[in-house]
Amino acid sequence: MSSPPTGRTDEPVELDAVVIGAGFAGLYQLFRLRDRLGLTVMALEAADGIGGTWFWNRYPGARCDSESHVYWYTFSLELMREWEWSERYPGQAEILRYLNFVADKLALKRDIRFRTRVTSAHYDEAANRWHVRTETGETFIAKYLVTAVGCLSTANVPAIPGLEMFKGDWYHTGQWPHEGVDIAGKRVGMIGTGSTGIQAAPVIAAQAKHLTVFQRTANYSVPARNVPLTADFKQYVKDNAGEIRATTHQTYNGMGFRVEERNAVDTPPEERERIYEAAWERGGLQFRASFEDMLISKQANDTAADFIKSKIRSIVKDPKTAAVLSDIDHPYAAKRPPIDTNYFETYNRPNVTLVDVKAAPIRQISETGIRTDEAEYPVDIIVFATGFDAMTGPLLRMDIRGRGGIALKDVWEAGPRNYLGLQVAGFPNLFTITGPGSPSVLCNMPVAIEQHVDWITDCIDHMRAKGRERIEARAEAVEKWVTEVNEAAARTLLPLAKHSWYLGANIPGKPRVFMPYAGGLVRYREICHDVVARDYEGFALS
Ligand code: N01
Repeated sequence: MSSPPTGRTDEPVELDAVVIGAGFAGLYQLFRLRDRLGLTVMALEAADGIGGTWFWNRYPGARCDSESHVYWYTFSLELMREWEWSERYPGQAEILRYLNFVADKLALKRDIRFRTRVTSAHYDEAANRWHVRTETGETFIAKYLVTAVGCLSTANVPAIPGLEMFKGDWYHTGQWPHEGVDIAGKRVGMIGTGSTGIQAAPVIAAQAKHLTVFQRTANYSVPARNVPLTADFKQYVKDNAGEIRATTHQTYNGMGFRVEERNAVDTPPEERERIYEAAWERGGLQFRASFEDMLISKQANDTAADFIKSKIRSIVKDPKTAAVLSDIDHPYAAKRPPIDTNYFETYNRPNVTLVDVKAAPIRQISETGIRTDEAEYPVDIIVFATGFDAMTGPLLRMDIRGRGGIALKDVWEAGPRNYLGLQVAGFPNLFTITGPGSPSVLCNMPVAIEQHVDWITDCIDHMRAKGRERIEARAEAVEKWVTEVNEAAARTLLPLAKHSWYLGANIPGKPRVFMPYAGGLVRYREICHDVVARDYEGFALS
């Protein structure tokens, strides 16, 4: 195996494979293609460091909602035993240290081109090669193209009139300055109460002179109950690395806990209350695993929703604020459920105000503040915790063209259409790690990523062994899979959250299509396995 050149050049660089992105997915894909298959590979990364999500999202309070002992690579028990997490939920800086530890250990950085944003990728049908061009004017030519661009990496800054006039500073949480933002003594206005806003609000409130939170859709949240890990627990993780990995492969969404095999609707009310109370005390995303009918029966879900709403009302002292926070319009966990550290308690601070922008929408940003239909709120800093153009956004911001010059944005005009979330018909040898149509964002991401990377690696290995040059999803397999993705979502309460980014509803003009595959990672893993067992059913290999 010869290593590709890493210095900049005007000459096109020829490789076996290009990987776009160097976050969790890109790093592992680079490793597998280079070190297992012996391909010449380069990962192209827009940032000047590895980490993807964890490179960019440095907002106050940024922390993972998955527990640390399941939020990492599991392909190597040796790596699992060597790294030690310090807290129940890893913070942004610690995750970045972890990824650097892995990248250094596996000597990955020498094959990553940093500060290299991909602008286009065009398929040359005659040569069976992808031509990948970058903002810096370089061209990379490769037989295989793998996107590892993340699902939540295209920041959504809403087009609120007047932002350009604002005399203060503004930031999107997903593009937070590396040097941090000096919030002390400042009046901060934060728009958005998704997982990010809910993590950031308590930390910002503790530093700012005043925090005004602009809430459009009220949200559930359950305490995270973050704690430093004990020496005993750290030892437990080392001793049980194999079992931990096995569990994440057997659970619905790649977490370390199983959904309880009992129904909320069949459980007597006092018993149910006791179960919810215990789950609230334990904290974390595990709350949604309290009953197995929680995401499929509205009646069951109402019991969880009512429990959390009553908790909100008991925590928040001002009844008006409590009413706005608990006026939630969707089933629990139909949007990605946040977990928090003192989020609702934050509204009891004298320096925090909640503004209901559902009742009085934001109209304008002025030179000095945020104006709603009812009032103007003076602020020095605006924090946009307004989320992302999820799943399709990171792919469609590149000009990707397949066979005959057909553009991905045209193929996906009415929503993403692909097979298994992995391949698009008309785009041979292009693989999309955790693409729309795969379980991805409904899961503990590293587990979903490893499953995809392993599948792609095995697939390329198979092609080489059989002397095949091209793999492409068949149109009829795409049709069937799109139906399967829709039906899997329809079997759950997930589509009932009308403002969810799972549906693309947060981006004006984006097609309303439920994007991730909601059938669960276990089922999905089986499907991918069966497809291979049936000689890559649904794919054309030539
Ligand atoms: O983004 P969101 P996020 N005017 O889209 C509001 C992952 N994550 O960054 O609901 C006013 O969920 C919007 O209101 P509405 C996780 O998967 C993981 O918080 O559209 N408000 C909503 O309140 C998560 O789900 C972790 O009515 C506007 C908020 O902004 C995903 O990232 C931590 C508005 C956006 O919420 C995205 O979360 C954090 C407007 N014009 C995030 N536009 C960890 O595990 C939008 N909003 C660490």
